[in-house]
Amino acid sequence: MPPSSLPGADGVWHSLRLAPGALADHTAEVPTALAVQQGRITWMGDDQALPAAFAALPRYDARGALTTPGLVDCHTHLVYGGQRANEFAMRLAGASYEEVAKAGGGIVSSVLATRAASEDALYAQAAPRLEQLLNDGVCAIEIKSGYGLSLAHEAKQLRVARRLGLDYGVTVRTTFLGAHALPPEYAGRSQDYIDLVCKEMLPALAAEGLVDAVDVFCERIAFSLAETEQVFRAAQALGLPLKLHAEQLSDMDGSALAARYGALSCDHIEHLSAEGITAMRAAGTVAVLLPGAYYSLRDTQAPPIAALRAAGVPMAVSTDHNPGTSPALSLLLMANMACTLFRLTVPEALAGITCHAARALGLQETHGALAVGRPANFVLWDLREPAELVYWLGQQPARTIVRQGRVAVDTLGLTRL
Ligand code: DI6
Ligand code: FE
Repeated sequence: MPPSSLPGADGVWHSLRLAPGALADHTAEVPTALAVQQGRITWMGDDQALPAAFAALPRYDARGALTTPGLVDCHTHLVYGGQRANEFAMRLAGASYEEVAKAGGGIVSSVLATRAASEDALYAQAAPRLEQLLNDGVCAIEIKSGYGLSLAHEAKQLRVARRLGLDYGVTVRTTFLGAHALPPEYAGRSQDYIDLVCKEMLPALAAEGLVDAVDVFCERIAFSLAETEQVFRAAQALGLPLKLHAEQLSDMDGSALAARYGALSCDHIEHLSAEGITAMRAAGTVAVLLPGAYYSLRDTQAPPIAALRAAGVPMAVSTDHNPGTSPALSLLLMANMACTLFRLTVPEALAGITCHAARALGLQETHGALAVGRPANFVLWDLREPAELVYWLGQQPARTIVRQGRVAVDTLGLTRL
């Protein structure tokens, strides 16, 4: 439903049971009520201590529902044409991701399907996927380009991402990933393509307001460290924040480079070195863990969680939703897999899909935690304890979702007091 036709969440929300870590500022007293006015949180406090100024607002009874900030999915490739179930079958028969790519599958096959699709067709394919993610309580999501690989087709993908954000009333951060793969027409001319990305595509897309951040796939089957740095320089010249697909299949030293450029995040990082961790810590770069890709590729090298934890590098968890390596449509399932496959603790996984994910998008002042002055994004869950958020496999336990100040879902049957 378009956000303008959803009921507003303005009012006082009573009898909330905030999950640990839900607050941006830790207070001695955990609030049990909050006020929403004009889509923003304007007060948080005790149920019994509502200031007179809010007395005239409508009141809702959450009946003790476990409450968290809206979830943040900080790494997705949500907009693309087609799907690649055939590659799943090829990999099951023994082919590696790299072999599939070399055989004409992989990212390039999604590029051909994306180029062939109209903007409306891409929108129609992406919208149900977005709806799935939103039903888990997602209130902010990153959507990358990278399946167009020409100015017109990258613009088409990014415009679809923007439209989805407006139509669904969800915060969408767009990331330009023009340096995702070499398009077929540039075979053997990698440098020419990187020049096109830096000198034509990026400036034009940024001028259209379609780019919130810039990402590169730095990998032996994609772009080199030197090519990555060229894209970083071009992005920096335009004042755009950086992210990196780093050390997924091999250690390319991409993370240290990204950290030197002050990147928001390094993502995947299965093969991250100790030097990379040190550089990320010094730069405040977030480590984005993508267990869906690790799982789908049947990878065996997990990211260096213990060392990241010891260094105090913030760890986010995301779906990496994409048709090749992570056709995942549940952020809660990814949080579960981050615990089971990567050994995150429950509090780490919850921080990974809220406050640290917000930081990976540069949204830490507005999303991923509750505070007065922020847009109202929160979720009431039909769960007794916070650990259940990561315990169930495939449940959708969100009962009431307040997204951008509107009640996007309410199956709790909120009673108005
Ligand atoms: N790393 C990934 O996991 C995805 N992109 C990337 O750079 C995979 C994209 C695909 O296979 O379509
Ligand atoms: Fe990715």
